[in-house]
Amino acid sequence: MSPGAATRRAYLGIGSNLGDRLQYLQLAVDDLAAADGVDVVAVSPVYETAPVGGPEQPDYLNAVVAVDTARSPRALLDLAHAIEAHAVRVRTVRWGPRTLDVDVLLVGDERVDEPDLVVPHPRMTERAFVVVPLADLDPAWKARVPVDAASVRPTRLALTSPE
Ligand code: GSY
Repeated sequence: MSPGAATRRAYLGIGSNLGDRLQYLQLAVDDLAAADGVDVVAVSPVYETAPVGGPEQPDYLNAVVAVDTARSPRALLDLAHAIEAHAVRVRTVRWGPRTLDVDVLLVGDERVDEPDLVVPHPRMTERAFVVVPLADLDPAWKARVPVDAASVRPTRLALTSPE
C-alpha cells in the first residue's frame, strides 16, 4: 500500500454454485475480514440466483461485501484471487460452475481499465445478482436494478459479519 493512501469504500461480489455454497461465501467474508488493511463494514443478504452465461449449471448463492480499505484495486484483485485459491476453486469449464468467485466491483470512484482488471466491473450493471445485493448496502443503486431481478430470490440464509 502506498504511504498515505486514502481509505475509501469498496464493494466485492461473491458467488458460489458448487458444494456447500454458503460455507464458501462465509469463507470469503472471513478471509476479507482477516486481510491486512481491509475493514469489512457490511455484508448483504444472501440471494439464490439463476446462472448467467455459460453451460447449464446449478443456481448460485450471491452476496456483496462492503469494505473500507486503502488498498489499490490491483491489491484487492490479488486478494480476491488468493481467497478463491483458498476455496480450492474448481473451474474446469470457462464460465462454468465454481466453488467461489470473488469480483472487485467498485473501489471508491476509481477507474481502472487494464486487460485483466476493469473497475467498475464492466458487466455489473447488467447483472441483477450483483445490483440487487449491492442496493441493499447502498440504496443509491435501487434505481439501477436490472429488469431480470426476478432471477434473484431472497433466502433465509445469512452470513456472519465480523465484529
Ligand atoms: O461473475 C461471477 C460468476 N458468475 C455468476 C454468479 O456469481 N451468479 C450467477 N447467477 N451467474 C453467474 N455467472 C457467472 S460467470
